[in-house]
Amino acid sequence: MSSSTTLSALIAPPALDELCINTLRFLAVDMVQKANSGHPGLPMGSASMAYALWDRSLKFNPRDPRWPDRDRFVLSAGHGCALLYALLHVTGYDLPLEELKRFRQWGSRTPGHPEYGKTPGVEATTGPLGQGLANGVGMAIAEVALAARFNRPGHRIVDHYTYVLVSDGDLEEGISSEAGSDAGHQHLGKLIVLYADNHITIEGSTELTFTEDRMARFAAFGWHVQRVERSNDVEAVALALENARAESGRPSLIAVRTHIGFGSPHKQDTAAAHGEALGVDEVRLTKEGMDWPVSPSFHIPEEALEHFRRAVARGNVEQVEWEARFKAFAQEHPDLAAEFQRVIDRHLPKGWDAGLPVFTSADGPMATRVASGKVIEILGSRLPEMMGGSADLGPSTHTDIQGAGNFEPENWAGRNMHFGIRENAMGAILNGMALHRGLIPYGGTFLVFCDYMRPPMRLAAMNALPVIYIFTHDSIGMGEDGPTHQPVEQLVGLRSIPGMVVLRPADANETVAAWRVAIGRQQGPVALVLTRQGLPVLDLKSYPAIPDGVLLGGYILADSPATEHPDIILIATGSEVHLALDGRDRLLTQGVQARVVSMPSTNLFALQSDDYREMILPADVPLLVIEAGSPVGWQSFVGPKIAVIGIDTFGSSAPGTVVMEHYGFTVKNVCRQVHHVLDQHKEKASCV
Ligand SMILES: Cc1ncc(C[n+]2csc(CCOP(=O)(O)OP(=O)(O)O)c2C)c(N)n1
Repeated sequence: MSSSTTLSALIAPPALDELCINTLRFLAVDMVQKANSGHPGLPMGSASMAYALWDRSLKFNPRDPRWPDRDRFVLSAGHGCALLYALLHVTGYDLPLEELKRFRQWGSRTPGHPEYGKTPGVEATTGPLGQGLANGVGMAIAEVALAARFNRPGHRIVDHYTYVLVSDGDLEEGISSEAGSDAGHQHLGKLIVLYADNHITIEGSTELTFTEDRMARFAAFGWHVQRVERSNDVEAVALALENARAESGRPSLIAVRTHIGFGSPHKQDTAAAHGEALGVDEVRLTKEGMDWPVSPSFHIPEEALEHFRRAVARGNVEQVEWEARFKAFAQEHPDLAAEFQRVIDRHLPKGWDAGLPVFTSADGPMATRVASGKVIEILGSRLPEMMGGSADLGPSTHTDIQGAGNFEPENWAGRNMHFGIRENAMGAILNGMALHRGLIPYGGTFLVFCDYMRPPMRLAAMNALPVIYIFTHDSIGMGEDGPTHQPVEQLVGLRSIPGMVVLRPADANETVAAWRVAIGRQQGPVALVLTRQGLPVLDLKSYPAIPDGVLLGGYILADSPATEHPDIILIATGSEVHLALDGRDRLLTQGVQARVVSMPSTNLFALQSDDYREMILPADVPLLVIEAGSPVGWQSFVGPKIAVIGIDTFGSSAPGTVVMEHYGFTVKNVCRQVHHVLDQHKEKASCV
């Protein structure tokens, strides 16, 4: 479709515009009122600018919400989701009016904040303010990266915009500066952000908290900024959007002076409109004031619906046109077209993991971060969809793909990303890239700093996004940087995120297997937790169980030497596996038969059958866990009476081996603890 002619034919006259906008407003008002819960204010104020976007320029097909070249729209101010649900319903997505009437109710497709995967047309789970904006940056990065990879002269098969609607809260959150700075630096001209500048947050006026010049701030980030003073001026918003699209070298911020609770006689421009139903009387007064039927609620005028529903035909035309373009592209570039389809479908190429390195003891000692870097080099060459980097710790996290080039404005085909020292935005950008599809995104930092990116990791897990984290410097064993840099409670924190798979490999060969898990897992994030310090390589000749064992989360690395029934089982993860092996040898000289179970992933082990877990950890054998991290969590995982050599304080500044020794990670202490456990066990047995 030639957008200008067709769009002008579709543009509603002002009265119809107003009818459509009020339809959105009152659907949102009625949804919140019926649920007696939610946020009517932002939808009422922002309906007009959202309408300007959805009616005048957004490229979408309600009948195929997954169409790869659609524009992306992210409602970063997720609390205003009644507006999004109203838009999705009226434009013809599979979201019946009944669902709007069940807003925020059990099992509905209209949850309290937008949830990706629950509602067709919702591109990202939003609610934690600021995350959606950074998701949008990730989506815009994915767009330019895929365009650089797949578009060819005469063939623009990747060519869409990313729009984000933000509120004050989104821009107050620090992540907006991290993401805004990155987007400006990367010249993401196809990222367009609409800002509902309504001067109100929960506690009242933004005069209380938020008085900097936001426009100047984003201009300083390198953004193109515009202001629209009257949000109800649809043409002015549409024009600003057009200007934003015309500006190809910079992302755009359009601040629109909206009025929270627009039209409500007693609540407009007050915090009272923000987060609770208007109330029956106020709804009536608002409707009367705007010439809207007071009942029935959920009223949708026919002309408005008819106008909105043109989106279906329009979207269909746009998609059919794209499909024709894609066909022509496929004829000229069949391999590339097949490759595009493959990455969008998240299929891995045949043989992607064949011939991954096998390390031998002659290669050691080797830090698992180094082994990971070697795996990334190989996987990166086989999987062109792998794209990622580090939060300014690349030389430490070993996250670069050799020869893949830097992702930068002059080279969007580059796959090594430099996120800068912006962990929170990095996490959310990775989510946006994964949500866009077509890429396997990964990002690295020190394990201790994963706390800075916990919110996006939680969302990645909630949305089952295939994002990979590379967390190095994984324990007090990292040494001299001291307690600020030595993670203690991070492992248990990560493991406790539902849907997150954490792997802490014990050596280079376990690291290879851990990467197999990470790439193979298409449903949810994986955190690889890696050492800074060198570790001996566990030779597959001596430890053949490693490759399959890691996939199961926990396995017998070395069984009790002379009996099938061990006296004790030493469970260890990562670098402490070597201590467990040494302990096993020493214990043998003391007449104790110890089994060593390597447990790189408690999350994966928990998924195995009861029979398997009982085989590895028979109920009648006492256990000792050895892990240089907080002992919290192991009790609930392997039993209440378990003994743990762990850390329940912070670390210390000294060489890693010295710190480890002081915290009891020595063969001597392992043996002492084992004897203690065995004595207790005997005592208990004699009492029975
Ligand atoms: C990270 C985060 N912190 C706090 C909240 C709780 N919260 C929801 S909306 C809101 C205020 C939002 O004000 P504004 O962004 O201006 O939205 P509006 O009042 O215009 O609806 C807050 C603090 C949140 N959703 N996310």
